[in-house]
Amino acid sequence: MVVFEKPHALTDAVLHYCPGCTHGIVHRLVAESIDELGIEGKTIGIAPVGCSVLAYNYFNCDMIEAAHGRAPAVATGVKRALPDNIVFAYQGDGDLASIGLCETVSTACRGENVTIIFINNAIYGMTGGQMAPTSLLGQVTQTSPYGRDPKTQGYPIRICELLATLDAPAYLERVTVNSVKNVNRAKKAIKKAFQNQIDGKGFSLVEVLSACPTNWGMTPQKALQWIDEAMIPAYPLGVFRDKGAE
Ligand SMILES: Cc1ncc(C[n+]2csc(CCOP(=O)(O)OP(=O)(O)O)c2C)c(N)n1
Ligand code: SF4
Repeated sequence: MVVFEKPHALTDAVLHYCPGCTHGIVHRLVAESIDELGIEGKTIGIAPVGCSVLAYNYFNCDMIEAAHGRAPAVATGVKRALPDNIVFAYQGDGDLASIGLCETVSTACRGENVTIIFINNAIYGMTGGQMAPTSLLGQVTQTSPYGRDPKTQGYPIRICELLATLDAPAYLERVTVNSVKNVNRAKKAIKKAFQNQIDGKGFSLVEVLSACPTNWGMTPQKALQWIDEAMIPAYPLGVFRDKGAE
């Protein structure tokens, strides 16, 4: 009897992520959602620049690689040209909240009917651990060696709260994947963000608080704890917009 298997929407490629990185968990949740909704044949994913740049090797659907931060703009074009397809962008915080912030806000305020999976690991992972707009106050990174100081480096950007000031977004939720319970909640949110698009509800974004043990300088286990101890207090979990429930 099969009790556990790989979702069909994931290819057989071996993920290149570091041990303890939670990108892999989120890939799986996206793939499970695609399987369960029966949309693999008509889903188009947009890969970002960042550690998940190779997402096009991992998902079994059509994939397009966007320039850094431009995934929501590419998703907009694809969805408008092919409205019967299901379009998602998968982006890190350097990609979505820094270089691509304009595309993120513009796509959200137009209420484009796309699904955005936003991986917030509070750091630039791929390039070696520079400060991200989402890095926490006091967080030591390669470019904030004495800890992020708001006087010179500003305050963390809370993307869900920021986008919740706009009228158009249909669904905004922040989740994490640092425990079985939280993985199950994240799965529900990600599947809902795809279902919303199928139902034509409009812009849906799920922010996932994610671990980068390598650049945080922590063991995988400590990194999961740090999400509870440091990230969730700064980035509260929850639903920030759900037009379906209003
Ligand atoms: C136009 C451009 N500017 C800068 C870079 C360098 N760069 C590559 S990935 C990255 C940040 C990645 O961080 P994030 O989006 O948080 O993803 P993570 O690697 O943490 O998953 C940067 C700045 C680039 N590739 N292209
Ligand atoms: S550097 Fe960080 S985000 Fe990138 S694969 Fe490694 S743990 Fe994951």
